This record gives sequence, structure tokens and C-alpha cells, in this order.
Amino acid sequence: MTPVPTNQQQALVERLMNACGGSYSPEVRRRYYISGPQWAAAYPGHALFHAPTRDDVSIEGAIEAYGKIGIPYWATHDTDVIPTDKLFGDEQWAIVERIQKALDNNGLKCSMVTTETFHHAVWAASPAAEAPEVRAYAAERLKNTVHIGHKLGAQFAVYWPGSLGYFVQGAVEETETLKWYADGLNAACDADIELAKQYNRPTLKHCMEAKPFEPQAEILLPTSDAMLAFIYSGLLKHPDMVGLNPEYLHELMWGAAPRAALARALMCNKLFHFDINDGYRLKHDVDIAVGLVNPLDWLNVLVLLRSHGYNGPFNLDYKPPRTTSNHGVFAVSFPTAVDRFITLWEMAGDAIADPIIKEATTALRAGGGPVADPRDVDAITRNNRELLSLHELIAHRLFQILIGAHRGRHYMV
Ligand code: XLS
Ligand code: MG
Ligand code: MG
Repeated sequence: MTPVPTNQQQALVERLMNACGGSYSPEVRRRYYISGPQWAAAYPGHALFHAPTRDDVSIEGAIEAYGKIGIPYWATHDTDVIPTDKLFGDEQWAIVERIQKALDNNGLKCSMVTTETFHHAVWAASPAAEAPEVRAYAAERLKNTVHIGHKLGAQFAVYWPGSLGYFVQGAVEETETLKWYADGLNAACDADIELAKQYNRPTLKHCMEAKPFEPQAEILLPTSDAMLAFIYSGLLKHPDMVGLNPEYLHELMWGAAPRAALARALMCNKLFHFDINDGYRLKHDVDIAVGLVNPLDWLNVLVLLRSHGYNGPFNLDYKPPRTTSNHGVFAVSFPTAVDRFITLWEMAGDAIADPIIKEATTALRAGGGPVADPRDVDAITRNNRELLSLHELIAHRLFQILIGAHRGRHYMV
């Protein structure tokens, strides 16, 4: 084996990327409501046990790279772009202006803004801590993010409560903490109503994002379902303005079927925004890029969303692996993530239109016909016994669509 000299490695990666083929043009990619977060582009590969492996990526660097790839929207936490001690003042607004310029220069729009309420030491006891000054500060931060959102033309504000939970039991009174958390969201929505008037824009869509574990040991709103209950709990002043930003992996982490979790959000008309990535059940929030672990499940998720006309953002909330270089982040990681998403989205269209799946689904819904006595359990069971084999047949057909067998692709031994 011949070693690959360092000055030829990028060229090798590029050549093999081209050899893979099947990439969409930036124009095609821009037709989809895909957003690239600043934090995903700038993630340097660090974690609890990991030192960073990559260099910093600037605001302009991320936006320019997204523009070239064809990622049409950009999203950010407040402190991804504004140092904590520069928030609220003139320096913040100068940075916001810089961001707008970079977005304009590269043909991107800001879709979403979110407040970091988990990293800084001030959030040690959560954004809904006992101390009123912490909660007042949290409200200021949320209102400020809404303001930045209006300034940048965003449509969505996301809330991942992060440290809303505890490590040791008994000290925190959960119902009180949840009421305090609602106060923060209420302040953000009230501010939004005022700012929307001022900027002559619609109010933002406020989207809650659940994660079952991390960063605290116990989380007070661990799932999208818990958040739905919170939205309808009576604690929110504007429940109509608040919905969900489920994250694919966050649902998988607690053992859910992500498709079923999304269905429950759809039933309530609360699926506002969707963080897309992949990973493993009952494990950490590894944020692997979409489709690399569970492509069949992803196909199923997109069939559901397409058939319900979901038209919100698909936010690339994943972490390029720490083995990927700074060059690789934009040459391999982002374009391939976008292209797998588009491919799966198009396959979902194939699945919806597939004549075999259609006929099987219709037959299942028709059942075997009425039985003479509607209480005759044996007759009812017998009546559609053979039809039920279609469940597995449909799953097989979805697998065929995933591997292209429905288009005549076959393997020979
Ligand atoms: C963290 C979350 C975070 C949110 C936005 O696990 O996924 O990245 O999407 O704060
Ligand atoms: Mg997320
Ligand atoms: Mg995650």
C-alpha cells in the first residue's frame, strides 16, 4: 500500500467524492427548505472526553460555504455569534449587521434563531432556577433573541431548555420550576407580539425542542409529548404561538419511534420545525448526519411528512464527525448530508405514488367485507386474515424503494 502524502489527501477525497456521483446541484438543493446551523458548521469536534480536532469557522466562513453548497437557510444560537458579554448592546447589533451582510452576499436567509440556555455557568441551576434574577436574565435573553430574529427576518425561534432538570433529587420542586419556565416563554411571546408590530412582520413560530437526557441527569420536559402537554397545560399565555421542533435523534434516544412521535405532533398541528440527524437508540446525542444509521426509518419518516404536507424547515442539526477535517466539513459532510436528505425525500415521493403500496394499503383499509354477525370474533378474524400479510409486503416494498429495486435494480450471486 502506498502512503498518501498530506498534500494529496484533499485531492483524493475530492476524486472519490466525484466518483460517488449522485450529487445534486446547488440550484436543486436550494429548492428544499433546508437550514444549516452556525453551530454545526463551526463544531470543532470537542466533547466531554474529546479535544477539538478542527479549527474555528467564522460566521462569514460558514455562511459562504453554505451558499456554495446550496443550503438556502442559516440558523444560530445567540452566543454562537455574539459573545455572552457583548449581548444586548451596540456590539451585538454590529455583529447582527455583519451577519445580514454575509447572508445577502451569499444568497441565504436566516430561518431560525435560538437562545443558548445551557452552556454558560449562569444556567447551572437551569434557566428556570430558584433565584429570580436568573429567571429575569433568562427572560431578557429570550426576548433579545426574538429581537435578533426579527432583525434578521427569521420565521422561527427554537427553545431547547437544556439544563431544565437536575442532578440530585428533592431540591427542585418540578411543578414550580415548570411554571417559572413558562414565564420565560410568555415573556418571549409577549415581546414577539410587540416587536412584530414594530417591524411590521408576522410573529415568530416558537418551537420547543425536547431531549430525554443530557445535559442534566433528569430532564423536566424530556420528550416532544411532554412538551405538548406543557403547551396545553394552561401555563402558556399564547399556546397558539408555541409548537415543537422535534429532533430525530432526541426521540430515538428515549426509545421512541420517531415517526410515531412526529405523527403525534402533526395531530396537534404543532410540528413547526424539524431537526434532522441520525444516531442510535438509548445512547448519547451523537448527532450523526441524516440517513447514515437508519435510512429505512428515515424514508418512513419522510413518507409521513410528505403525505401530511409538512412544509417547515429541515434543520441540519448534526455534528460532522471529529475525524472529518475542516476541508471535509464543507467538501464531504454537508453536501452528502443534504444529498441524502433530498434522495430520501424523493424516495418518499416514490413510496407515496407506488402502485403496489397503494393497492396493498387500499386493500387493507377495505378489509374482507362485512360479516353476518358483527360480534362474531372468529368470522371477523378470518375475514381479513390473508390481507394482513400485506403489512410485511409493504415493508419489503419500502426496502426495495430504498435500494432502488422498484426501478429494476437487482443483485445476482
Ligand atoms: C442540543 C440541541 C440543540 C438545539 C438548539 O442537543 O439539539 O442543538 O437544536 O439549541
Ligand atoms: Mg436539535
Ligand atoms: Mg442532537
